[in-house]
Amino acid sequence: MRNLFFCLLILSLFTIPGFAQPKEKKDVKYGQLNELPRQDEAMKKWRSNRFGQFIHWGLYAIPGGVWKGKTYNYAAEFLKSSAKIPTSTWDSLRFQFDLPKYNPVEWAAIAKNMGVKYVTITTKHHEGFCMWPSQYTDFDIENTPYGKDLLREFVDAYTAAGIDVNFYYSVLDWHHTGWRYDIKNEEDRVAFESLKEYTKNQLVELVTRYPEVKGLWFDGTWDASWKKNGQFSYELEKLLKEKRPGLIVNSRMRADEYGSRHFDSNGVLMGDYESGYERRLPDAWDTKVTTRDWECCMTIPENQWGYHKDWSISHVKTPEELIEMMVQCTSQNGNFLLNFGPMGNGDIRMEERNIAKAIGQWMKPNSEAIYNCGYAGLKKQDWGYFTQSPDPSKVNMVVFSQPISGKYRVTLPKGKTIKKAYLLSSPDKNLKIEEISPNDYFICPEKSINKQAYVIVLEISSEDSKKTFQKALT
Ligand code: FHN
Repeated sequence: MRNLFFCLLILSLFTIPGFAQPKEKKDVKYGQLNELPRQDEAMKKWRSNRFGQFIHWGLYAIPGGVWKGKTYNYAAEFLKSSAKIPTSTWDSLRFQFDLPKYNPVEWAAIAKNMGVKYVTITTKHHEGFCMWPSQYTDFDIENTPYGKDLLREFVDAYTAAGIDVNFYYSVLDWHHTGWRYDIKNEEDRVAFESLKEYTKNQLVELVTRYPEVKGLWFDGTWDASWKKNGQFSYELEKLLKEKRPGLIVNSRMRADEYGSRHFDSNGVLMGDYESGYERRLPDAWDTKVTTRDWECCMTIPENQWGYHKDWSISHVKTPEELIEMMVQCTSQNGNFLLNFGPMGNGDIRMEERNIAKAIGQWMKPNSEAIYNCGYAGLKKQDWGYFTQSPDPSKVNMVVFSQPISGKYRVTLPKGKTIKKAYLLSSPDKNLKIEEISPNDYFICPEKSINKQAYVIVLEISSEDSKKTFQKALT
């Protein structure tokens, strides 16, 4: 009787929707385009870059979050919507876009000194204004007092500085008459077809006109209209990769034919890397993310991407906070994309210049623990983060919290031993290593008071020392 009761209970659990039932695998035709993780040179380079600069720049930089004397605290690039500004009024901001202070060579120098290896710039944000002279619209840089191809100057300057350039492109478009949030009738369908055509033409134009571009960063793809066009986004990804071999595309671009975004209906990642981490990081102990490529994009104030005149309205992250986020990303095989919002006159605000400088000062002596580094396969400890160096026998400890005891716990997997530990800043001086039990150690630096995060390098010997994160990603 009791057995029968349990059998019935188990059976009933399986019939409750969503409870313990094996999920039915869907037949997905327009899901992942190419096998992941990609192992071609372009993707390896993307992965090794680790730290990038995001740039949100458009007409929204002119009002900077203030309209008719009123400050709107919501994201400055959304001012048109927050202040309910009619499209024609907003669009006429282009007649003020004269950029007397725009100096892309200086921008690139600031970025290089900060230590970024790639940049992603908005070519068109939700407002629809195009930062390049597009043959498909007049709502572009050509029709402003500035008049020149701002994007070409940008690409040239950053490329000359050795920084890979990517383009952000918003599919959501408040200017284009074909944009729809949803497709509910034939009129919507026809209208949205024109938006799709426009999107395709512009993207082909971008990758052709600027062949240096390494990747496309899609945004504004969360609405039902785009989600109902999974086949289109699949074919678009294919077309763009044919036009520009090696092109890297973020997961936001994609929906499958059932409307699943980022990951298809069977949980398979689409695009080339996951781009869902916006203004948030994965849990620092999460090892699932380490099996795929991903990127976190981050603002300096709480939620401002475009230039906002008043940063006092929210917490402004310190260089130390931002450095820690970047290190955390590296430790979990992710990239960190830090946003800047240049001003309407083309200048870069002083707060951002200072932050860039401070991060750069940290990067100079410590970047060995960032570039080309990744998940070390070790359990995170309270003092900070491990990053795996490209040299399989070296692991970095990036210390953010110094234990009162001055001793740093390190637990290695079986079969691995620490040969040597030293500060990245003084490789010739070995640190004391105390073995607590096999594979369990304390690293004891003499001087434990440091004002900034710093790096201890561990040299590890093991039979399987070739097992680096890159291997784990194959
Ligand atoms: O609405 C945009 C926002 O302005 C910004 O561009 C960010 C960057 O990831 N993306 C959207 C919000 O997800």
